[in-house]
Amino acid sequence: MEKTFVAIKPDGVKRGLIGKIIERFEQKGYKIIALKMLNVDNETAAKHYAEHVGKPFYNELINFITSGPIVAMVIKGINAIKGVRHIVGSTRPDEADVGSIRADFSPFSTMNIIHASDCPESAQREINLYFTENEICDTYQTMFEIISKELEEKNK
Ligand code: FUP
Repeated sequence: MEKTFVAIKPDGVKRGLIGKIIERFEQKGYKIIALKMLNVDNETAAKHYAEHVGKPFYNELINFITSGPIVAMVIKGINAIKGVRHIVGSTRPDEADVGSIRADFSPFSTMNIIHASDCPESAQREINLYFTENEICDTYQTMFEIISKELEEKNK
């Protein structure tokens, strides 16, 4: 089981894609354990994108992520970091697999609808950047968890 950080970026929110995007993760069987809409301030944006400082697209990236509300979430599931990135699709929209969120919803590299953590260290760092401990709600059971526990029991 892994936890990963996902953010629907300002373009996804403004285009009314929140429901469609969340649906893809829920239908896969991932569990949403934290969720909120917020305005990203400059300090948080700089921390989030620290690895991109100095790159030609950095200023555009900061201006974009602070341009309107985002929907931040924590998603939990089996190999969720890689699995969520697969559903999100490649950074380059012309290379993203058809069926992925970026391929299906955006022709741009910058305004590419969604962010998802790329490794366990980034996931932990980004979860800590956007959520406090008591905003993480991992106590309820999803139908997928109930079914997979039943399967495990049967296969014992
Ligand atoms: P990803 O992990 O797919 O979000 O991609 P990166 O971490 O490499 O890039 C973060 C964001 O920078 C992307 F979502 C969009 C922006 N970016 C550009 O605008 N141009 C580029 O060439 C690369 C990234």
